[in-house]
Amino acid sequence: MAGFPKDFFWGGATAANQYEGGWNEGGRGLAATDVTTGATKDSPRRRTYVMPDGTTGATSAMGQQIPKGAKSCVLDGYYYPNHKGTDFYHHYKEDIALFAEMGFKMFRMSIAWPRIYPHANDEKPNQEGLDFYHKVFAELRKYDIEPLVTISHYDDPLTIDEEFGGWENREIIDFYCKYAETLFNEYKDEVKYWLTFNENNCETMSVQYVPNLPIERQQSAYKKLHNKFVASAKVVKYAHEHFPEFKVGCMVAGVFTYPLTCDPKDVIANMENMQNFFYYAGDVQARGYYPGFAKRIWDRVGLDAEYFNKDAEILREGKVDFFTYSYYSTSCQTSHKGAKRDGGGNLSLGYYNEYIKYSEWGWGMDPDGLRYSLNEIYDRYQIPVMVVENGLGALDTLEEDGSIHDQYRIEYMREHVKAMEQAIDDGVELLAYTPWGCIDLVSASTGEMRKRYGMIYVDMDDEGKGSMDRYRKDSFYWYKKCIASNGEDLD
Ligand code: BGP
Repeated sequence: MAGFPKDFFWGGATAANQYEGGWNEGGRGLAATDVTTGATKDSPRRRTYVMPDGTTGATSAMGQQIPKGAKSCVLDGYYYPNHKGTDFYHHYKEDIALFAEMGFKMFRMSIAWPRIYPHANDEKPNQEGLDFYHKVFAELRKYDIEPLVTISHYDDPLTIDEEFGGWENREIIDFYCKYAETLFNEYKDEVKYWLTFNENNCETMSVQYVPNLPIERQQSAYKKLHNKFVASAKVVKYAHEHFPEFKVGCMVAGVFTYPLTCDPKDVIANMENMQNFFYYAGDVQARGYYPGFAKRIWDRVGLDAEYFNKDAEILREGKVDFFTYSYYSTSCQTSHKGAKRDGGGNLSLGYYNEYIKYSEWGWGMDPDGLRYSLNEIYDRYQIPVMVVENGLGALDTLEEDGSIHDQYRIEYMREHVKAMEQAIDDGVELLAYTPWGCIDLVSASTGEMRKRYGMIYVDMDDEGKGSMDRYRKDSFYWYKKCIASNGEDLD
């Protein structure tokens, strides 16, 4: 095998909402994640709110909405894990030094939109927020680590939903463009690689997740996603016109599935699922136009093609330079009644696959699926690809002597690194691997700390208690060796 290219970007990935903390410092505004409580894998995260008459409450953040007239807010008596994350805000120097020790060439992070424009529509950006990221980029530069910056990763300013009616309102496109243009101009000498939105295909996942979702909410999901496509395309176009040295990518949640059986009806069920939840978003952003099957989706939810086609020109002009996705797991699709939908994974419900193993959180672990998905993506889009999230969420034990023996994580990563090497051998132009939560951080789906992905352990529990000290796990040393040998030494 030819192996990894010599300029391959080995690294790690994080997001401000789950890692940065400092939620009420430095002039930062509130994000939706700041009013979302912690949970467990069996109970949903909740959004807390207050009614005009002062009564308060909490509703499932998964698929439900707060009552009409209510305002989302932070309430006493609830725990909000994203407030503190694992405190990159105050530990960035120490953390970046640890990333450098592992040999990182790239660090994926996101900028917290409410730290730059606290209310989304502010006239001027928040200088303290801008300064914070200058300090972070300077620190990365010190160690020759290339930043890969996600412009929006699950932390829209809260005002977008609460005051401006959410992404269905086209005004939000302008707010987003202003925010992104501010970042481009401010950090033009510090950042070259950008991602417009994290996993924007999540917008329509509720159609799959929430049983009997009312048709208006299904329509709304597709409209919001469309406006995000338009916002992304505008920003890509702006970058190409003003900063030709920039590379701007999309980021799609890698919800890959297989037919449960070779029944042709299962193959069709799987085809539709992949189209609906993955290729729909990938095609628009990488090819610059909606695929043919989009019409089937719009017809099903009762939306007129004109709603989408009016923006055809801007979508065409805003094609991304490279394709990125998250890859954790795969699951299966079937048309057979009675099959159990118990083979889920990241952001996907699916049927159980007896040929793969499952994690403690029930996510299917499938390194071959990584090779398969890389081939599918590269063959379809013919632009460079990055795997910008991957990893195993698991329970870790901090031993008395400060060691953490996470052999299970090493095994997971080893097999996925091998799969990437095979994909490169298949001809895929793979630029980067930034495994998720390279340092422990708050889980997006459950808000837990115990679901850890890191190669660096952070001493903090599900209630936010702990010293916040950082410890090197066994996987830290393994990954360091892997990077130093450019993916050759995987023992
Ligand atoms: C992805 C998100 C990340 C991250 C990851 C792991 O979908 O982009 O933000 O959290 O999934 O998921 P979880 O934290 O729920 O285990």
